Amino acid sequence: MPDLKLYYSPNLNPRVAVAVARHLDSPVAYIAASPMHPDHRRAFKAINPNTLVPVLVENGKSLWETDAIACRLSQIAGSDFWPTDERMSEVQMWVSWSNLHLTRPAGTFYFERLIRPQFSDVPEDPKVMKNDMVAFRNSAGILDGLLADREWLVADRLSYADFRTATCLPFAEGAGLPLHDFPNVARWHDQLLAIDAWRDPFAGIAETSMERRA
Ligand SMILES: N[C@@H](CCC(=O)N[C@@H](CS)C(=O)NCC(=O)O)C(=O)O
Repeated sequence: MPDLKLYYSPNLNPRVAVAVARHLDSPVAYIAASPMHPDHRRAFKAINPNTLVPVLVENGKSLWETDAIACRLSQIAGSDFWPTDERMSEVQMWVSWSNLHLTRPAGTFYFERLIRPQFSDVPEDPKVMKNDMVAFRNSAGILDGLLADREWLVADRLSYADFRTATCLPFAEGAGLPLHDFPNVARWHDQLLAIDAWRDPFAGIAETSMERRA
């Protein structure tokens, strides 16, 4: 059995990694971390030179990037959550597309409305917000159209494509993302929320976590 540690925070990307680990019942130790904290930044660089979470440390070797971690956890679980058959390229398509075209513009709203106010009172730049809302609406519209006749994104079975593409949705309300304009996306979001590991990935892991220390 490998020695597996998953460093995480409650934020956008690590939330996905923890949801995957919970969904697959991965044998990881969950370690809450604050990599950007000035007191921890230097120490965390040894784990991830980008000083970001999530990081999966397996037998002392670091793997960073949410998608790489999801791929490895699926492999360890012997699961087809990240399939390796003919569905694999389609899953990869959604991973690439959503990261660039959906989560990136949505991430502006997540950051400006939910994260930045925690440490700064610099106001949003209306031009950036406007452009990224156009980009988000465009991508959400494409997703909505494709979800009209399918339950899940790939081969009509839940896969990592669904988790990854939905990265921003649990934060949509707080970030002011107009999900109600995209009824098929809203329906698919509700389906995902019926999955415990997705709805509340952090439930019950606080007591097994080490202190948020790095
Ligand atoms: N490309 C990376 C991005 C990782 C990233 O941006 N992590 C942010 C959270 S979304 C982070 O570590 N922020 C500091 C923190 O959460 O404490 C991935 O997909 O994993």
